[in-house]
Amino acid sequence: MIAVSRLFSDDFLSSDGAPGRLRRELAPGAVHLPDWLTLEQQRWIVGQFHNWVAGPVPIRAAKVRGHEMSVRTVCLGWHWQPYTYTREATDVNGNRVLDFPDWMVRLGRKALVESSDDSSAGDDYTPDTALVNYYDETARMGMHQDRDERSRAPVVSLSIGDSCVFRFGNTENRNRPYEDVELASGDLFVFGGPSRLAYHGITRVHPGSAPDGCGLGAGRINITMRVTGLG
Ligand code: MD3
Ligand code: FE
Repeated sequence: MIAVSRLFSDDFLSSDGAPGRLRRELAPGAVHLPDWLTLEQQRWIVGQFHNWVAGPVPIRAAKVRGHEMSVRTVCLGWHWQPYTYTREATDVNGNRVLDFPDWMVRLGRKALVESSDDSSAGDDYTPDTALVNYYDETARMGMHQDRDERSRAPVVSLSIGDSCVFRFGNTENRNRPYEDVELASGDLFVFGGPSRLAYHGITRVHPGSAPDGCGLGAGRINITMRVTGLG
């Protein structure tokens, strides 16, 4: 078993990705870094995911205006339910959610540094919640904004497993203009600045597209770290 400090140390960083999968700023503050996590890091995170889904608050489909989402979500640090964050999962079993792990704070800071090439970009960043989404091959996420957080600090997104089509929209409404981007296993996306309030969604998952060795047999995991701005 590798030590977590070494797993996420600089010498485990992967390269810039294959041609056609290049680092790109889609819009001010929206930076895509393909293949940011190594397969070993992905497998280790999937191992953590297996612990998270079992509880104290099991993974569940959140209900939005009476309808269950097709995506299932388990939270760390703070529990999200539309349209609020609480320490206890009052819509599930009333249990307190797991603590936000220190390694994920460090990984979030590293993501800000490496998406900006500013070595101090992560210094003031302390994410305190993560929404961990699981998509089976039929799951989707409709166009929405993330505005339940009081803070407008960046969101850090990590994808593992099957690739998907991510729709990145504008800040005005859920319609065009938007851009469709393929998100694959190991990809990092950071959404800060003016992109923090952009509409976005997942229009489809590509079954069977996960790379061998990522640790996930089927479906897709997405982790989004955020700063709630709550005490
Ligand atoms: C842009 N998750 O959990 S990650 C969500 O793949 C969510 O599970 C999607 O949208 C997923 O709310 C998309 C990319 C993402 C996440 C948060 C954002 C893009 C964002 C917040 C602001 C702007
Ligand atoms: Fe979102």
